[in-house]
Amino acid sequence: MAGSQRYLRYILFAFLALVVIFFISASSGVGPGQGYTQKASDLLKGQGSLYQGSGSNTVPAGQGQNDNKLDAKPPAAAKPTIEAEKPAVLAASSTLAAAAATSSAHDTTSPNPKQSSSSTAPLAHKAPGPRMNATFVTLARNSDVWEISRSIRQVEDRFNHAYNYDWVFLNDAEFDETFISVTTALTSGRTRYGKIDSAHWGFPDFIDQEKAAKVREDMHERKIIYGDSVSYRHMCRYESGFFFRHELMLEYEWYWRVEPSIELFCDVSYDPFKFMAENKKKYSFVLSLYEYEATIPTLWDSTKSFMKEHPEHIAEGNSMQFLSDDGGETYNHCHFWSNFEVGNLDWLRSKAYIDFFEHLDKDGGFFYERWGDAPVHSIAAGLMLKKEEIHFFNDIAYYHVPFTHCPTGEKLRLENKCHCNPKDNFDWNGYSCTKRYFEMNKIPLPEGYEKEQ
Ligand SMILES: Nc1nc2c(ncn2[C@@H]2O[C@H](COP(=O)(O)OP(=O)(O)O)[C@@H](O)[C@H]2O)c(=O)[nH]1
Ligand SMILES: [Mg+2]
Repeated sequence: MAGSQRYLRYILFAFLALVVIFFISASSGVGPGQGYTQKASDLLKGQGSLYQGSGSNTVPAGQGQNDNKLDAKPPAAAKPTIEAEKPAVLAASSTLAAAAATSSAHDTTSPNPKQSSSSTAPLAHKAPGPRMNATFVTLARNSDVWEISRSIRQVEDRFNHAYNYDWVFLNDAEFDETFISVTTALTSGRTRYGKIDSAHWGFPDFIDQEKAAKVREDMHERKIIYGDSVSYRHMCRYESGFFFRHELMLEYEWYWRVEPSIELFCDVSYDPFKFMAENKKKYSFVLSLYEYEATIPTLWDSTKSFMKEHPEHIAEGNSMQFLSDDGGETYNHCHFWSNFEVGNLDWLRSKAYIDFFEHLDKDGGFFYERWGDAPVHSIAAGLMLKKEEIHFFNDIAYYHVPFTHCPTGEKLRLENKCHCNPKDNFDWNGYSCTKRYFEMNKIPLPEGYEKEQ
């Protein structure tokens, strides 16, 4: 009797062992390459949701969709009505979603879009209609490659995948292979790389080197940001007076400046270049603020002597009210932040602008002080353009350390799929000059601005 009980126990153990082996092999066969092993209960859950036809949103992307046995009803079948209701501007993302859903229904691995690897273009929705004669432009060092990559990715995802505008990169040194290959891979339009002429990046001969060196030392001691930097000064002077005259830029009429490590928080579902042209705009901004006074003590003096010398360049109906609180006697330090700009290159190449730049340059403040290209562009636009020619892009949501422009108005933010926090918006902060722009143009402040202050 004891002997037959022992046999019974052996048989029971053997049976249990078989059951365990069966479960292990069944669960490990579900998700090759998924990096984890699903439990049998998870499997059943996945099966249930698919059989119920409750749509792919019940199954996390790339999970539980790989076993052919589960494909009784492809998840794509549950989606079309939602996609059909989407407005035209969402077409690009709908196309992506459809591609992912179709491939996930048939593939045995996680769903990769079927496209060539180096470009976002084949999946992208192309905006119809003609393009403007326009380009993105970035001044950068080779060492900026990863920071500018982040910016490019955002600009492409939010806008340029549908428009494929060119991108011009400028550098005072030769771009290296990594910079070129990485940025080319990320952009949907043509990329072009230019080396800056040494005549445009350096000290003009009339600059007193000793005086300039003393200024840098002094600014260093006073802890003024970039106060001791020579290259920063070359950069500011280049952006003020030369980038639009680079031979690659001569072909274009419009530019959109992009710096490293910026963010775009909303879809831009129309062409800002076209908008500028159709609405007779020449210059634009998203953020404005007060300049650090210690960097520009005599910039306004230089501006005033220019105005005296060249009254013919000063526009009627200009934005003096934005720049000065006393009719032009003193500068209030308001400027448009030029790390974002969409603007007209022909205006920058005009005699008026070049005369202004050359006048400032001769006074030496790029080196004897630390004049930035932001106040230079802003004063030029403020005095030499009609105020209606300067546009505020409320709908282009933007970040450059440390400020955010997050559009005022929830409807706008939702329509454009914005992911910025309205509380971070700088526009209605006391250090912003944007309210002045609204007041000068007699534009009512956007609805709800008080709540977002
Ligand atoms: N080629 C080159 N680009 C520079 C140099 N210094 C700054 N830049 C670029 O000029 C722009 C402004 O410089 P950034 O460091 O962002 O200045 P900030 O935004 O004022 O802090 C960025 O696009 C930089 O990549 C330089 O020495 N050489
Ligand atoms: Mg910057």
